[in-house]
Amino acid sequence: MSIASQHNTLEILALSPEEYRKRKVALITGITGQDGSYLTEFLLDKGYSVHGIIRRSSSFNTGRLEHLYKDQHERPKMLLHYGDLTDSTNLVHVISQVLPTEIYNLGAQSHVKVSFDMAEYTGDVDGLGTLRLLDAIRTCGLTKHIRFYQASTSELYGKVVETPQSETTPFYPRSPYGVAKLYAYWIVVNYREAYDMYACNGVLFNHESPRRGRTFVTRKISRAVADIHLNKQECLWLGNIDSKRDWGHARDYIEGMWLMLQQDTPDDYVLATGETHSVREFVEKAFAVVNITIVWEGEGENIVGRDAATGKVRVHVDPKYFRPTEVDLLLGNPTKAQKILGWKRKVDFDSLVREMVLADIEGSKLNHDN
Ligand code: NDP
Ligand code: GDR
Repeated sequence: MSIASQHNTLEILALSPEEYRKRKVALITGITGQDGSYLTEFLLDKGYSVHGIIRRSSSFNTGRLEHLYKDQHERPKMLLHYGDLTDSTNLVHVISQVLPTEIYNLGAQSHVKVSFDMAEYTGDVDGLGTLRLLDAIRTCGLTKHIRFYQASTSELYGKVVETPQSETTPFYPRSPYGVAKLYAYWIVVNYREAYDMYACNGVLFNHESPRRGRTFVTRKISRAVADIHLNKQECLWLGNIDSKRDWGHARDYIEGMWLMLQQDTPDDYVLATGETHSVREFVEKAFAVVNITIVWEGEGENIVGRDAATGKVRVHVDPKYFRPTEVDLLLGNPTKAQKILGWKRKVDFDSLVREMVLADIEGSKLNHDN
């Protein structure tokens, strides 16, 4: 650190928490993910300087930020720092350099099925990683200065205890991912109470977009529909098509995250649409966008893949995609967020499916690899 920036740091640290916060500096873990990219755009538009922690990777992992990253020289409002939620020293170092006013902890091994294969790692990153970040704030002496958002999840509800699920519904996670996020949820509550930190859990139900990772079911479906429509793929293989999810658009949910950090007091909020749809319904709606009729596995028609005469496509079920324990039904109640934050989702289910399919058709024509 140069002497000039050391002076700058000392001046900033001498500010009262109220004056400090007026600087509007955000630090995002998981900035390269779906939500991180939308949140970065949102915060830049609001006049924030945005810093992100990225993992070193042997191939590029900044594809979703490319349009912002390109202007790095003219618009140095977004800066990326190497780091990892498993590395406490690095977290302390980045926080002490950036001196953020808000931290959004979106970084996670976020795939539920993968968490059964990598249970310990998922616990380390998603559970203990949250503790490391909170403790890094304490180590830097910034508990009264930084507001903290934790990406909690509807996976905490797991096995159905009641519907719709709200802030008061008991948790019963059904995967190593859900259990790791349960630890993270409670450590956020504990640090809020123990150290009087402004820390919030956003209990977000599934949210999707054309930037959704390819191995999540909605994007797997929308990409398959696009490629089948363009005659690049023959059929689609899925796991449990009967599970139901409360699916919204990621862009709507980003705004809710920010709103949680702008209140007088910290609290936990559910963000959801209040509607639920099965994977089967998502598939049917997605193929309907391109007028393809589908035949489900087990239905009597003599089709393998795409039928040349009728254009019908068979959708298969492969048990290899099943999870050892499944979350059958998610349906959220966003009333608290609507009343207190004034949050409301804007994009409905049909528009979400349509946007994803049309975006993947355009992407597939250009052979985009995302
Ligand atoms: P993604 O999987 O798209 O992004 C996850 C991000 O975390 C990526 O930037 C990834 O980096 C980063 N990451 C992974 N491991 C580490 C690590 N060890 N240290 C630092 N960063 C790491 O997730 P989403 O954007 O969809 O979700 C954002 C957060 O919200 C996640 O915590 C997720 O669990 C949670 N969530 C998501 C919901 C959804 O429906 N999307 C619903 C509820 C909660 P890299 O690019 O290098 O892999
Ligand atoms: P989820 O999302 O587990 O809800 O977690 P995902 O899209 O992976 O699964 C949704 C449902 O679809 C079923 N399914 C399949 N899933 C995948 N990935 N691939 C398939 O081929 C397939 N076939 C059927 C699943 O069994 C499941 O029931 C997401 C993640 O973003 C988490 O990080 C987040 O916390 C929760 O949403 C809320």
